Amino acid sequence: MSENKEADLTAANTENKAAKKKRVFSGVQPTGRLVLGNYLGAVKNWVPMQDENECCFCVVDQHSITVRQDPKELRQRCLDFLTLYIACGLDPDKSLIYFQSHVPAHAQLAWVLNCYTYMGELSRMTQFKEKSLKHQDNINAGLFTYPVLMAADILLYQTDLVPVGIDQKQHLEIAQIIAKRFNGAYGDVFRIPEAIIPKVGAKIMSLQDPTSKMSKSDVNPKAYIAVLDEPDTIIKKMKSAVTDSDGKVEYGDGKDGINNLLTIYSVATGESIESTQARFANLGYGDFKMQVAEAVVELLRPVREKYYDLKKNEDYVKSVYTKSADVANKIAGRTMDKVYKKIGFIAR
Ligand code: AQP
Repeated sequence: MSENKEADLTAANTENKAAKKKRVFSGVQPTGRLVLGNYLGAVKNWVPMQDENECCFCVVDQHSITVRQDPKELRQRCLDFLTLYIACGLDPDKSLIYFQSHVPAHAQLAWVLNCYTYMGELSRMTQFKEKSLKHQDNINAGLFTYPVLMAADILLYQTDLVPVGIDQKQHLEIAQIIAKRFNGAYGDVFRIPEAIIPKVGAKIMSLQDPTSKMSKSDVNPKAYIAVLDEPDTIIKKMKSAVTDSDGKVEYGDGKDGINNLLTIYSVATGESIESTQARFANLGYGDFKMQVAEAVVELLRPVREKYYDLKKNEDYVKSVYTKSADVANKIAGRTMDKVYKKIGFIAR
């Protein structure tokens, strides 16, 4: 990012209202390999937002340690995620692309907001309940207060729009509640963010259990397609996708597997589900799965190619996240100054 762009973005923090540009924030936690669900439900939708808005895209590494991570693997994954963000089409000349842990204000604001969030509210969070069941040996306080850190991520940048999959809707709602509560006590400190959830593809399901969400931390790699999977692997995984015994390529009740594949095809190609369904109505499941697999291979091919190109230029990737974090720190610092002043801390 050029010096001028940096100056533009910093100034824009206070003036983005006047410039009528909206601020966008979103992120993915590096808890596994970036998967088709994350891509279709979130990252792919970030790309077109860059032209009209001021965007902050973060690899939310601090969130990932709510579940135990191997340090060496985590370090590699963080870099891979950031590189993949660029490979997916995020443009360092338009957006800030950085690591959450490089902006200490995320954790600072999270502490403040913890004091404005109730235990009862956090105990109702679906993700906390699900992850507590999955990791019964490690139900840590960070897992419980995850939504508060997420609220801090968003509110820190005076965010207007948060493009996410449907599973994050509840977390967005609590971020709004916390922001309104804080504003109610101290005046207009935070902008109230709005979730942007895609109409189709907001919840891509597991290929092995189509009643559950496709997740990057799934222990069964056949359950997901990783964005960097090779074409052969994508085809194999798609062929082994669980469907039903009814044999009809139709969207409907009790057809979770087929519904999921129709959705994936529709989002991958831009063709509506109705028209996809009509076109494949006479195909057997084997042939239909091949069509879906090929659409996904073509969708992900340019991402994979760009990723391997970028891997050859680690200095460039480093310059992106370093410069972006410098700007993000400035924007975040302004909100933190305001917050500390409002709550009664002495200015340094
Ligand atoms: N299956 C999905 N379909 C559509 N969107 C999805 N997202 C996640 N899974 C799907 C969206 O991807 C973004 C990043 O998610 P996250 O990393 O913050 O955590 P998550 O929602 O818990 O995603 P995972 O893949 O299921 O991670 P793990 O396995 O670590 O729990 C979000 O916008 C999310 O909505």
